Amino acid sequence: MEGRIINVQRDIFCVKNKDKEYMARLAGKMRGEEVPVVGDYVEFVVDDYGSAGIVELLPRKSVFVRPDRRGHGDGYVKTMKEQSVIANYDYVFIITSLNHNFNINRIARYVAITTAGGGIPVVILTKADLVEDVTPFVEKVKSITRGVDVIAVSSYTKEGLSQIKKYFVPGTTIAFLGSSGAGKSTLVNTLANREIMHVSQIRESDSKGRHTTTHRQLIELDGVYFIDTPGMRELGMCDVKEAVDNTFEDIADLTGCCKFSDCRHDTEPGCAIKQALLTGELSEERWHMYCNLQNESAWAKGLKNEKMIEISKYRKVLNKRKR
Ligand SMILES: Nc1nc2c(ncn2[C@@H]2O[C@H](COP(=O)(O)OP(=O)(O)OP(=O)(O)O)[C@@H](O)[C@H]2O)c(=O)[nH]1
Ligand SMILES: [Mg+2]
Repeated sequence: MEGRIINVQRDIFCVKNKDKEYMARLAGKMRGEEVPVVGDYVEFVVDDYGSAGIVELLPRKSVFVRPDRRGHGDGYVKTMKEQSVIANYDYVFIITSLNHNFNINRIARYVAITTAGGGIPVVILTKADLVEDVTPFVEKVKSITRGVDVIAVSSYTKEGLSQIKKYFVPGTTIAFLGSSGAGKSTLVNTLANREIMHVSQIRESDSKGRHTTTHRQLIELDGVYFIDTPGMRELGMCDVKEAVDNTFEDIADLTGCCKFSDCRHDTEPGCAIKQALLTGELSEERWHMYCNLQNESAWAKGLKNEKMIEISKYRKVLNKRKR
């Protein structure tokens, strides 16, 4: 039977097939294979006693991946594994609230990782009721992540909700990612018009959340699939060079216009980047953000081990399907 993973609690996978849910474990043949995550489609079998076992992970159309540094102090990391967070999403709603949580670097990072994973990022600025005018925030995000849709909403006043409804086409999967306390679960509840997910107050002093949601959960509302996730503390990057180049396409194009192909954009003559910075065509802020993300990505590449190759197998399947 084919089913979709709707939540995972330790080694128990809740798999949904039509309207029925099964609590399944991984079959022995899955040992050493990529572990399914919420949103994955799997092949599973149910024995005569009603026990369900997952026997195959089906090809993913998208996967959001972050570095897995569990068990390592940062200074001691010699190898870096990748951890799949969610799979088969069409869109990632990057949820950032309009209080202390607003951080343009973090948004750019989520955009790059979402794109690298094969989905479309949409930036959702929540708690619009907390600011007098959302326009400067929306414009700021747009100026950095060109081409990405940015929408300000409030679950309290319902402002902006009509603008996100265009994404709610039946069959679509939308994942909510962002820091704890950003209002992900509140938005799920507001869209559902009832309390599906538990919500709790943030700390007033610094707007930090209390990590209320503790597991990823796939929820179906009128044929649209939403994945609510626990707030991420810090989002590291894997090797996502190509996605950073896509996110900052104009900068990547500019680097190709320098006189020397190995230009370090430092003292070389004929440097297109320096020229663009001088004319103001390229802002210092975007250039630094691009450099930081590329450096971090290159650093991650230097640390990767075979596990990453394993996962790239799924990416290849994805690329083939796209063509
Ligand atoms: N002012 C305002 N507060 C909001 C809004 N949406 C959510 N909140 C509040 O923000 C707090 C955190 O909301 P949650 O929905 O639990 O946040 P979360 O992103 O799910 O947090 P985690 O589950 O910890 O990742 C709660 O006190 C909500 O009432 C909003 O639109 N405006
Ligand atoms: Mg939550």
